[in-house]
Amino acid sequence: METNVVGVDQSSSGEPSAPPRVHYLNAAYGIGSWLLTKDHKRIALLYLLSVTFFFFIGGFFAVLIRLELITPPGDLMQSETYNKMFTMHGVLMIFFFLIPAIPAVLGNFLVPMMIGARDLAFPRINLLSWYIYSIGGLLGMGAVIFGGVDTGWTFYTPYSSTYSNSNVILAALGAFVAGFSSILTGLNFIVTIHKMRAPGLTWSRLPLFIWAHYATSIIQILGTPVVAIAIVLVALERLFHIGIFDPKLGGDPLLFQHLFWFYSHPAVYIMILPAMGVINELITCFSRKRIFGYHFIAGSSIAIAVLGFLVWGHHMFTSGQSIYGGFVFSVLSMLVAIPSAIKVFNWTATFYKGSISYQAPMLYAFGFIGLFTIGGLTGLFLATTAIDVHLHDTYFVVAHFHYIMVGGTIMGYLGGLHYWWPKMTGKIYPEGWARFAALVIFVGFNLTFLPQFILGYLGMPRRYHYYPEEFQVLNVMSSAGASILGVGYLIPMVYFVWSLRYGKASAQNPWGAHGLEWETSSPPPTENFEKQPIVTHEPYDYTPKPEEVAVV
Ligand code: HEM
Ligand SMILES: [Cu+2]
Repeated sequence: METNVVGVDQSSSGEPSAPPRVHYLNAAYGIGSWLLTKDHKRIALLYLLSVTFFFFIGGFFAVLIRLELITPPGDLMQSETYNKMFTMHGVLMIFFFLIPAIPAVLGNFLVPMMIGARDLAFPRINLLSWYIYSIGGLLGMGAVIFGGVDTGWTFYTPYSSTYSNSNVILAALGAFVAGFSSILTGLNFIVTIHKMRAPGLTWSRLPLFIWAHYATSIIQILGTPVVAIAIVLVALERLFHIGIFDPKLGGDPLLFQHLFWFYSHPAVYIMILPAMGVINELITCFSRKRIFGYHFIAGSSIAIAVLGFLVWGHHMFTSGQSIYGGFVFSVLSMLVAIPSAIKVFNWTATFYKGSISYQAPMLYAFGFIGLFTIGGLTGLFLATTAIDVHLHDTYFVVAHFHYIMVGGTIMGYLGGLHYWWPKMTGKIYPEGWARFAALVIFVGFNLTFLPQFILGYLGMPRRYHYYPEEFQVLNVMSSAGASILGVGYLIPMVYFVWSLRYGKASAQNPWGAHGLEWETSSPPPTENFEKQPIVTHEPYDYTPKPEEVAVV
């Protein structure tokens, strides 16, 4: 049941004809009204700016890495500089882009809207989270400016705690501080989802995007403190040599790996679960069909959150774990594949007899399914202990996690950004360009990372800037792909910004989608809804009355 379309008849030049409708973007002006805002929608946009910033700095380091690897000898930079490049790339991308991207931008904007609430439960804490995140980011950038860090994003001891002479403490502090932001956001989401749902919005009517964020929040709250402690211990060890990780002093370097991966494996699900949440919304909407197996998809998010905590040892098969330990972690790792596969099967089943339209967000969803599936399957190879002995710390691993995190998370993020852009900004982006960009990104991505599976299988280790000549062809392919991918990422930047000024004004519900966020104007008023929505339907009620959808 769509309510009336309010205030969409603005001229396409962006100048309102009638007296302008007040919405969250124009409700207050001035930089102060943004920096002190408690509106979750504005905070989402603040995050959008910050994560985009870190994405491009992180991307810049990736370009340098791929430039160096075009030729076999390390002729562009010294090995120490190279080590700093991949470390800063990893640190910025993981802690300051991939982890916050979907929850902090799309989640912040949509969690209250999708459940029919006026805001998150703790708006001030939400703003605080953004400040904490930004301070963490600045500390991380500080580490780069003062000379860089060369430990790898994993900060493995004893190198990080004893031997490295780089800015470990500053970078670690940055990640530590950013962790608080992640914990607070998770807390805010959990309380909001429990307490602030609209009347009639039962747990089994929740959008799957919300279920995904609920599961993610659990991981954020339970996992992040562990990595925070591990990182503080590295700093303390460096400063005071207390003997936690240094065997000379009675410590255990492997202890760090346990603490680190106890968080960092679940953290990979902090990145991918919200993306899966986005994909659910896109697939039902553009298949015009109720999602297949709603309860299984919701349950699999929770199952992933729980199982994700039991598999950290698969990062340590070659670190001197007992074979029984390795065996248990191997089996448990394979179990995580089950809830992930449930999702893929259900999405595929949703297409069946659906009325599919190939709009840009849907192209990203297709991309997600293909790339995530490849990433997940290669995870199973790596979880097989005997195979991992050969593949550990090779380019195969690099390809595996990029398929998941770049192919999965970034595809989901971009798909979601396109889908909700009209809602967030009230503007339509150029559809043709958006489809073109999705294609360029897909092609560039595969050209970058497919060769890396082969490189790793052939034995090229990760984190080296010298390599034998026979690996050059594959490396050149990968670098070429990275250039295409880079251009692919720039295109949406351009047309999104363009659309703010020149884009056509969007209707309230440009996709004819279901969900409470579409039952208010675009962009929404500060309080989200003119009056409290009441939910009377199951989610994704697409099939029965297709003619009801007027605006497409
Ligand atoms: C679903 C999302 C997933 C993400 C985001 C992800 C991400 C990652 C990352 C970042 C690494 C490399 C860490 C490093 O820098 O050393 C990695 C390694 C690994 N992944 Fe995944 N992964 C995912 C799924 C899986 C699955 C489902 C499995 C197994 C069933 C798996 C098995 C492994 C193994 C065994 C390694 C270690 C390989 C090695 O270093 O020898 N992953 N993954
Ligand atoms: Cu893992």
